[in-house]
Amino acid sequence: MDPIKTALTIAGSDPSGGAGIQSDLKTFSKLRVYGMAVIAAMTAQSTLGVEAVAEVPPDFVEQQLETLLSDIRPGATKTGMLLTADVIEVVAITLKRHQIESLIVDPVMVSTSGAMLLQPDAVKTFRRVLIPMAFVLTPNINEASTITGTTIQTIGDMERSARQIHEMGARHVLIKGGHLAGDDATDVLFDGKEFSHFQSPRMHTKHTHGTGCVLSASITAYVALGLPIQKAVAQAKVFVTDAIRNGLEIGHGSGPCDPLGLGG
Ligand code: PXL
Repeated sequence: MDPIKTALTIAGSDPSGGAGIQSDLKTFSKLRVYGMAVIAAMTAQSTLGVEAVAEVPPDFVEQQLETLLSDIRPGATKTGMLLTADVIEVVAITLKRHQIESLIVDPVMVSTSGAMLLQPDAVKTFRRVLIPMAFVLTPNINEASTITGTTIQTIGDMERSARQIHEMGARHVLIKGGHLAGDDATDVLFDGKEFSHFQSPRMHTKHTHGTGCVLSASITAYVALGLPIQKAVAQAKVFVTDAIRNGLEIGHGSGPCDPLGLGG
């Protein structure tokens, strides 16, 4: 038997199970990658939205990560909701101390319901500290806009922004076009030389909670499984499209997309 592949998520807790740590672990498991998780922030939320967020003490985020990495070296690692500048700093320092590469950074900033998942004063730290460490950075249009300070309305704007973020130090930049108008959802990947476009038909469903998390977690799993980045992104796009198609009508608000396909 092949050796077990492993992946680590450093992210926020979503008790409703649709996004964050809970969703990342489902995605890793579905793709037969052994999942590990460091809880970097907490939320109180349901399908109706995020009611509150709470910090995990930065020292304790560091201790979770240090204890784990002293024992196990993940095949790939992702970051999600980190909430504060102090948490970003300790995560970066600890990952560097352990020379962790293959880092997929999902720049989670605001929930669909409008809650701040990254404090506004942490954006600068995020740009300075985490972007240069990213093997892949996966912003949506709004996040790419915040990172670059520009407006993004077209595929051309997405390409220009991807180039700009690459210049900030991310090795690969995948800008997700799901929030742009149009019949297709087009994502743009820039590797420093070339652009690749990944298209999927737009699906009309409100059960899309966790889509960004499933995309970045599936890229992480495919990288852990040894796929080159182009293939990892292409397969992750298919994986997240299936998860959206399998969206679940759970709760009284926007249900989750489902990486496990539990609905049959
Ligand atoms: O989908 C972004 C996201 C990431 N992480 C956590 C979240 C959310 C959205 O609500 O709660 C913990």
